[in-house]
Amino acid sequence: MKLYTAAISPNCRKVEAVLHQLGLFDDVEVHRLNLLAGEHRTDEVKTANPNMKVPTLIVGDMNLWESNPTMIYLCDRAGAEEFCPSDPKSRFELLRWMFWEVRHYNKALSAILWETVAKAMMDLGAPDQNTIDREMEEFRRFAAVLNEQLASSDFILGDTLTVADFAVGAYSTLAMLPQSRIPLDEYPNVKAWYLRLENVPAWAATAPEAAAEAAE
Ligand SMILES: N[C@@H](CCC(=O)N[C@@H](CS)C(=O)NCC(=O)O)C(=O)O
Repeated sequence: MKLYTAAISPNCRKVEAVLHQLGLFDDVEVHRLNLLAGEHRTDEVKTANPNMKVPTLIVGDMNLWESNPTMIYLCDRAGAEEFCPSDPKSRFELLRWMFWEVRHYNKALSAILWETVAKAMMDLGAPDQNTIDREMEEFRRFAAVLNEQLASSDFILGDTLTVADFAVGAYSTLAMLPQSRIPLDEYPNVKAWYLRLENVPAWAATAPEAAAEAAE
């Protein structure tokens, strides 16, 4: 397997964490690209992914792009039934939360984090307060839903960790930074769940600091 990936990318972390969870990470040829330097805008990456985005994973003759279906494919291929259940009811719930995070929860979170964290990291000027205010309303709406879902269970689908936790949690590392302005303390079940996730070995192995150390 060959993985085009990037540091501090929540979508890349999803796929890398699943590879760790499945014990497959050592089988992967990792190409960690510097997105700021445009290292993903090459013919090599374009051949594997016409969007020229990461994560992109090559498995045999398959080019896998889009993090969520990539994660599910890897789990199904490995027969990881508990982590990625395939019975219709559980699969529906899994997919529901994975579509939900892309369209609602992490959409709002990533828009705020772009303003409060990413712009400063990349020296792109001041945060746009109008964007933050608009997206914060969305974030609060969906964080309340997640908080309720986690009121009586350790993980999103119940008391067992699933791939949905990695998908929904992807942007939360950055949300934990004080400069993110994300009011996680107001959603205590969400905060407790994310702290639990940080103790999952496969998730911890892909923390930005851990990934940087492994690359040295
Ligand atoms: N929906 C895609 C998003 C992929 C994506 O936007 N990746 C970012 C890094 S997190 C990227 O490649 N950015 C560089 C660019 O768009 O040129 C997924 O889930 O894989």
